[in-house]
Amino acid sequence: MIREIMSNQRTDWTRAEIAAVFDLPFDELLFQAQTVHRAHHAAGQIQLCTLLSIKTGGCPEDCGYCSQSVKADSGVAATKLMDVQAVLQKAAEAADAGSRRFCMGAAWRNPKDRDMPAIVQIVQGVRAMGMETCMTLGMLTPAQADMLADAGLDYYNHNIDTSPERYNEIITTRTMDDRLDTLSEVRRAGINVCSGGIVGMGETRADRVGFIHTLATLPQHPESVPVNALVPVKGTVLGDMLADTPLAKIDDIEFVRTIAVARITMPMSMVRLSAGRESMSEATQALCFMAGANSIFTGDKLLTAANAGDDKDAALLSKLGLRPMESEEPLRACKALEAAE
Ligand code: SAM
Ligand code: DTB
Ligand code: SF4
Repeated sequence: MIREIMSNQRTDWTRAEIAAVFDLPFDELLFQAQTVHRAHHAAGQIQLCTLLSIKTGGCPEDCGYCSQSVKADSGVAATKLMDVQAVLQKAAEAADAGSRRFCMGAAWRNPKDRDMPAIVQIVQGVRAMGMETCMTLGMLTPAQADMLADAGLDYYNHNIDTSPERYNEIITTRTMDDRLDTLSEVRRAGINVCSGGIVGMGETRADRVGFIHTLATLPQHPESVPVNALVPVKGTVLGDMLADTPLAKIDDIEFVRTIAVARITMPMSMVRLSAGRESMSEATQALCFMAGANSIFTGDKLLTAANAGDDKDAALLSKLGLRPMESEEPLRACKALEAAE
């Protein structure tokens, strides 16, 4: 049902139209974003998600932002894939702590076929706990996408990260087209698509327009759009660049604008305020929620970087009167049906 509704979403946005949305006066932009948000999502509800690195570091890709690349001198130690039972233990703890979505990341260019049986057991085990599952494992073959779909994986995360023009300044070991190929395999296999990127990598407004344009003109919008603010990690190309030029840090209002434009152009998608909250003020996060973000990662760690932490988050949600979302699927379906009537 969700997929049928989402296929009705507008996918013919032009860059000029998206640029014009970015340019709206801030109060108008937030008003439009919140109006769109309320037509399709439950107001005041935020999905709480937990992130776990199931295989850390030693990645052969050269993504300029990432602490886990072998090219980075970040001090992140490389590990093997975690044992299935250890992952399921972490998932059970997350479920007990109220998390509704468990996202697992592996620092791979792509999974090897020998890794797949353990990955399948993990997906099945986490799903059996009643949590939504998301995995990000790098590029997939068609057969691997089918295995994940058969295991019951709910979402596959694979970010386009930035505009097509900027892509090869950030990553040289793969192309944007490689990324889009995996996304289309994920879609074909019937797994929900999670794809977004990073803001604050020294890109221009035009790059942010190109980034949103690429997502909003896919044959079907991603059901999930994570918007990360760069976490500048020492020893990575971008972390070091930003340390030398502090003024390059993304302006808070521009970050909120990006969230709002994602919400307006992809009305049905979950917009996830992902990495970077640790260094964001409460006021900026509140504006992101006003702009239509409805998901955060909780806990004190992302994959390798620090996160805001449960106590801070509980205090923020309480201060803002926001409630944890129980389940997003029925909510989105109901709202979309109401809107269609
Ligand atoms: N290796 C897999 C891949 O790249 O698809 C999965 C893991 S990777 C760490 C997942 C995403 O995290 C990246 O695509 C990027 O958007 C985001 N990310 C990584 N490092 C980040 C950082 N320092 N700041 C913000 N986002 C980051
Ligand atoms: C996404 O877009 N953000 C999450 C998730 N997908 C896997 C990852 C954020 C990673 C932040 C940096 C780190 O912890 O190393
Ligand atoms: Fe590897 Fe993913 Fe990090 Fe790129 S973002 S270096 S692919 S773990």
